[in-house]
Amino acid sequence: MLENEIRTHTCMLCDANCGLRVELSEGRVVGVRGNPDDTFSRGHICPKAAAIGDLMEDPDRVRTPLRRTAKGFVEVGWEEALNEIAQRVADLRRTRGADAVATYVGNPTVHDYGAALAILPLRAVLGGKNHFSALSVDTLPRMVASQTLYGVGSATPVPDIDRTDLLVVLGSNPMVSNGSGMVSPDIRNRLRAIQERGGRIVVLDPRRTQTAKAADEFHFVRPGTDALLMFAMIEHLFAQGHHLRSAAVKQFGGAGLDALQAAAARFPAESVEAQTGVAPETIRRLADELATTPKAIIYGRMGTCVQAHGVATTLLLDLFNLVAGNLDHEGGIRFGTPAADLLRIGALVPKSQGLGMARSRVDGLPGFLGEFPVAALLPEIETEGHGQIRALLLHAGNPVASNPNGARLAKALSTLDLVVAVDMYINDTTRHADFILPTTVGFERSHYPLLLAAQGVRDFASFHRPIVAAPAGVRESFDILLDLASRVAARSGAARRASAPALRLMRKLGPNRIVDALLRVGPHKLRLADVEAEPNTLDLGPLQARLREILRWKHKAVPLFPPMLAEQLPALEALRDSAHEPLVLISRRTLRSNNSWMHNMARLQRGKTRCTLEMNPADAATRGLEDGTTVRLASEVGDVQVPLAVTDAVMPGVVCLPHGFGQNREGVKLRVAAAQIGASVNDVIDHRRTDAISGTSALSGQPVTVTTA
Ligand SMILES: Nc1nc2c(c(=O)[nH]1)N[C@H]1C(S)=C(S)[C@@H](COP(=O)(O)OP(=O)(O)OC[C@H]3O[C@@H](n4cnc5c(=O)[nH]c(N)nc54)[C@H](O)[C@@H]3O)O[C@H]1N2
Ligand SMILES: Nc1nc2c(c(=O)[nH]1)N[C@H]1C(S)=C(S)[C@@H](COP(=O)(O)OP(=O)(O)OC[C@H]3O[C@@H](n4cnc5c(=O)[nH]c(N)nc54)[C@H](O)[C@@H]3O)O[C@H]1N2
Ligand code: SF4
Ligand SMILES: [Mo]
Repeated sequence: MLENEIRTHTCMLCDANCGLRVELSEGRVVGVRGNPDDTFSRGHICPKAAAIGDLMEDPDRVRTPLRRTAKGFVEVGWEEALNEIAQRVADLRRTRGADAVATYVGNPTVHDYGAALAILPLRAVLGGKNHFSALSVDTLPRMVASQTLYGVGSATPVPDIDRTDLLVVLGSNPMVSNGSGMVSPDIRNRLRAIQERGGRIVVLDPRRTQTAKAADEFHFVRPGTDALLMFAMIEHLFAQGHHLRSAAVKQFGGAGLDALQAAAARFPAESVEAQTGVAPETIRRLADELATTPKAIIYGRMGTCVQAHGVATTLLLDLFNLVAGNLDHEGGIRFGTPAADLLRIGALVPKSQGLGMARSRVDGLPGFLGEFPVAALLPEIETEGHGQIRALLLHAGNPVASNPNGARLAKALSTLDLVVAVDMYINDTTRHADFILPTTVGFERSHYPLLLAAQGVRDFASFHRPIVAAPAGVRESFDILLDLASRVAARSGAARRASAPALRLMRKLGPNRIVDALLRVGPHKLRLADVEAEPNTLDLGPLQARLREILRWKHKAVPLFPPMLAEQLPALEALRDSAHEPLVLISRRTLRSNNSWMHNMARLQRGKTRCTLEMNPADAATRGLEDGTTVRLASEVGDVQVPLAVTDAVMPGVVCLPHGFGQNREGVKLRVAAAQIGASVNDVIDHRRTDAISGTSALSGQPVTVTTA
């Protein structure tokens, strides 16, 4: 008998980039384990990685291009599909204008560097303003804050958790998400190491999460009130004179220190207690500890982004770290120096791509980096007039499940002239597609962490080529997107046709030569071959001081009280002085799911449903609701029925439902997922609730009611 072959690769499912050892037998995956020799992830994996083989072999996977007909989806050849799509796109651009053709790019694109590289030229050929991505249900406020403070949207600070002695986590659950805004594989041991060297972890969250349970200290904070909390913490820094001792203020601080102090003075700890639910003594003590512990961080992620004050909160988090002396500091928050330097590339973005330089037609939501927030997608489809969206091209996106007001979005999709999805499943969104174009997944494609390496808690690089052959009918996304761009260009006017040689060249080069070129000019002067030569993840060292360099590119100094923050003061004061909603909704992630699309893996979905609505016992008692019963969760925009889980893990006044469930709408072909009990939390979230500055969807804090079903 032949011995099974063991190959290394990197997991492409979430941000952690865990190194894998994949066992192959006759070209098929028979085992996936953590790679103990991987210098970064040290053998760690989560249950999802074991399912990558199942994912590639999923009987429900789309393996050949499909066309939707009155009788359902039927197979179609690539030539026929791409030509017809290109012709219909070109016709729509001609008759209805470029804005009629929209794109939506979903999260897995982040983990496919080829696709990420090809999206931009496709969008350039399409022209138009209606481009969307999952960024605006995720980390957009982080990028807007970085653009504002450091002049570079991709310069997102990373918590130096391997060297810190105090980590305060606000609105993130890395024990389940495996870390976000920081590539931190083996997070459990990285967090434990903080405690083992005598340091502490503090969590503030509306829910006592798995991370909270592993922490040394935990406090509830009411959803959407983090900006008040951060202002109060900053107020205390000033009151204690920490600003006078902060090296970061002297080194990096620009104008606005007095204005920041004056603004913070309006939010002393006592004044925000009623709204935030955090005791004034706690606020002051945490601020002191963060300022006096030499290596300390306050870090925020999803919970601080997808809420009504996402940008304000993110700005205040960084400003707190700056005034407390923890910015660009060992064991504080620092910037990555990735081998393909996404930060340097981000500094090349022209002013015209800045926040609000374009506005969406219907609601006037601000554009950023050539995209509008997804909150604009629904109105732009529904509202007639010049520039109305008539076609949507999706890459790796499931907006019906992941965007607010999903059920209504599904209806809107069914009114479009053309929907095309580069995807692997017939799910909530792609069931509306006229064409589904199947792409490589898992180990069928190569992996380079082009977008994520900038967020490593150490600088790192890894490159692996495909180790499993793709089914004959699927193609690489890089190729699909560029091929489509070429065909649209060929059918359009002279200006578009002129882009044909550049598109041809890019396709000919392929993604690897582009990455190789970026590596050669990057700060580590590597070649792709150097990265490939290290199968266990190339370690490029701990995070370095980099802010001085970044500030040379655009801003000379960090503005300490940006105008966009000043403009939010009246709204934040109104929030501080208002009574809070009786019941608001937040969401959560589960270890065995990945947003909306790993629910079809039987090995991950065994056992009872994880799609339960968590409610505090006090709230259940006042409503006469019992644990385990089915309840109706409703808002102004929709309602769902889900099982209730009564638990003191959520704070009073808050209910929590995981996102990504409810894949049982008509036409979905996901046999395992559709059989599960559950519903989509986004069917009750109003798309009009957005972050005041960036238009990011305020997924957290939706007012709801819960009654017996
Ligand atoms: N209420 C609520 N909503 C949320 C969130 C939340 O916490 N609460 N989280 C938000 C966040 S952080 C995100 S990132 C978004 C995600 O939002 P989206 O990116 O819109 O959705 P996903 O669930 O990631 O769906 C990914 C799609 O890509 C397909 N796919 C999977 N792998 C590949 C691949 O390799 N190539 C291609 N071409 N397709 C692939 C899947 O079949 C699926 O259709 O959801 C957001 N929505
Ligand atoms: N297992 C698993 N891992 C994943 C994913 C997955 O779906 N499943 N998705 C991946 C993706 S795309 C991303 S972006 C990352 C996200 O990774 P994280 O940023 O860690 O996101 P969450 O796990 O959603 O944690 C957000 C936390 O914010 C809290 N929260 C909600 N609203 C508020 C608020 O207003 N204020 C505060 N302070 N807290 C609030 C929630 O209770 C929750 O604990 O995870 C990635 N990893
Ligand atoms: S933590 Fe993320 S990268 Fe690591 S094995 Fe799990 S899904 Fe893959
Ligand atoms: Mo995300």
